[in-house]
Amino acid sequence: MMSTTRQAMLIYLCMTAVMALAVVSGPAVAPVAAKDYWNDETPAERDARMKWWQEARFGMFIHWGLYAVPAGEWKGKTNYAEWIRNRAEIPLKEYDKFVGRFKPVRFDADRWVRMAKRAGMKYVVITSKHHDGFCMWPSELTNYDVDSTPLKIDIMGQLRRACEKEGIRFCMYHSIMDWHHPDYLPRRKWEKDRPVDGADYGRYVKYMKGQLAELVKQYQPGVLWFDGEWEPTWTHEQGKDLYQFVRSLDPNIIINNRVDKGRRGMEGMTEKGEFRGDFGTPEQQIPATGIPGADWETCMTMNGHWGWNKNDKNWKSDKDLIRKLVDIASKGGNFLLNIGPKPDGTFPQQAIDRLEAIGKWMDVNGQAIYGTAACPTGRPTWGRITTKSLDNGNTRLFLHIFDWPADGKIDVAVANKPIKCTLLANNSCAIKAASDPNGLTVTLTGNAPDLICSVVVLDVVGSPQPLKMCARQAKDGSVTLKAQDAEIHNPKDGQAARYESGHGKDNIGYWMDPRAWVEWDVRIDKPGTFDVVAQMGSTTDGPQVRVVIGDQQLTGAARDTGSWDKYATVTLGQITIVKSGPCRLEVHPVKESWKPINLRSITLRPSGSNKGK
Ligand code: FHN
Repeated sequence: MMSTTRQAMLIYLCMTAVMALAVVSGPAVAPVAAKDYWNDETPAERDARMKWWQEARFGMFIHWGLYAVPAGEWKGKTNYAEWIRNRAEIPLKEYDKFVGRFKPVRFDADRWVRMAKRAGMKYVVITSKHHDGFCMWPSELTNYDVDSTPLKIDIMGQLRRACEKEGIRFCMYHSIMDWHHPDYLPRRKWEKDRPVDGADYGRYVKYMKGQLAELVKQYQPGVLWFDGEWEPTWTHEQGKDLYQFVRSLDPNIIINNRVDKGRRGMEGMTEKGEFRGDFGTPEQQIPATGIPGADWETCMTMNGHWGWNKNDKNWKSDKDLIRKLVDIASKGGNFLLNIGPKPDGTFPQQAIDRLEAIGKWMDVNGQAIYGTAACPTGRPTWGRITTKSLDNGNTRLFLHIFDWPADGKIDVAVANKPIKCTLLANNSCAIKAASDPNGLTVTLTGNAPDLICSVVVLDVVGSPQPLKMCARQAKDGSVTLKAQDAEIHNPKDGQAARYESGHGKDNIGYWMDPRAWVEWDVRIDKPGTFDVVAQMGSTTDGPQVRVVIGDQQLTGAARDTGSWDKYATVTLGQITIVKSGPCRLEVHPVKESWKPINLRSITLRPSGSNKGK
């Protein structure tokens, strides 16, 4: 009985032969043109193919391979992970000793998948081959695979079956860059012991396609998550060809944008043009706003490394991870949260604990994440909003409240008429929604059912009619305008200023161009004189900003804090607002003095109040 691998190889070879024949046979027998899976797919066909992935919203990334064995350490340095062979410049012969040491005696695919499911994750993306070239399945095309390890476990096969058992979609990561295969170019700069004579990149591509045929045929992944596409040997032409090749192996498979060359760095979205890929891949960051009409997925580590690093204690909190999931869903994206398993096949306990905590929250609030869409109103100051269209043409808004308001009121910037309003946690109706010129005000009573994120279900008539988001004064009359809520205006050319988040960042950064400026919509119910206080990070004294609100304006300077990521609270001056109602606050660089700064927030604080002194 021919193995499935051999079947896959046969398929690949036959396809290659047919394509070759089609070329040499000329017009005599015009081959049936293969469907162009990128250009010939109709919007309806694409929607059908992407539907499960768009509704899933939440998946588990797993980075596991030989690099787990050294656990991030090499010759006394401890900050490595899956890049260890390259960053620690480990010669191949040395690194390949890990093959004999890869003994995941406690690997339990069912347990892994149950933990993913427990967390509310709907799909798993695991590294079939990372940049080191080691194959986590028994490949017919190389011995550099699990069959050469002591336990010979078909990691991909076991995980695939476990996913099927639990109703979780099995997906795979696959690196185009390969530091092991003799035909892959370029070599690592420091590798003097691996001559390039005879290396044939085209032959490497055939090898990679042969392995992809194995993977798709044997494991039917829902997504092929390509990576390592950035080196110059990989071209746009090859990207288009690989997208077509993989889709021809399985027309329903979903492929990320790292198959081709159109990805805009870690920001992750795809450049305009013919670049292939079904979704964008922001890495370690979340787009500042929703990206209308785009499918995207933020991938993120739980601590500071993708692969296992036993010294990395920089674990994100449950609160941070749950709020990131909400933030991403509220912008219409998916969250691919990473685990780096240990060499024995277990998950780090810190990861297990976080999966459990997220799962508890998802038990109560999952319906506010799965199958939701971005809210067109943007980001309220009190939390986030996800939406679902109801069969009767109305809309269900899920109000994810991070900061339970002291005065019990939250604004929802929609002109829609409210129908009903309940707390998801206990279906209590101890809340009401009322319309006013600035949208809907929801009045909450009692305490927050969940201190991380409490969800209110607000049904409204019709489809969302967004209004401008307005920051409101707190009880003490102050109002803080956060970087994440700023509307950023950039010049058509030049470096764009942008919102940065993740790894302690929560600021407007890359503000190189003094023509860029930011603004917020503010609603002042209690006019008066306010201190204008800014949180700014700067590497020099002196960059000036001009703050404009209505017909008032003032100028103030940033102080040298030693780093853009170190912030000082600077009182820029005082502004008097005489009229109540909505207004806009703008912050413009003063061109003559400008040097890039980071801006975290602007606060209007009633003058004479001692808050925040
Ligand atoms: O180099 C890889 C890295 O090891 C990791 O796999 C991430 C995950 O998206 N991708 C590349 C860095 O962008």
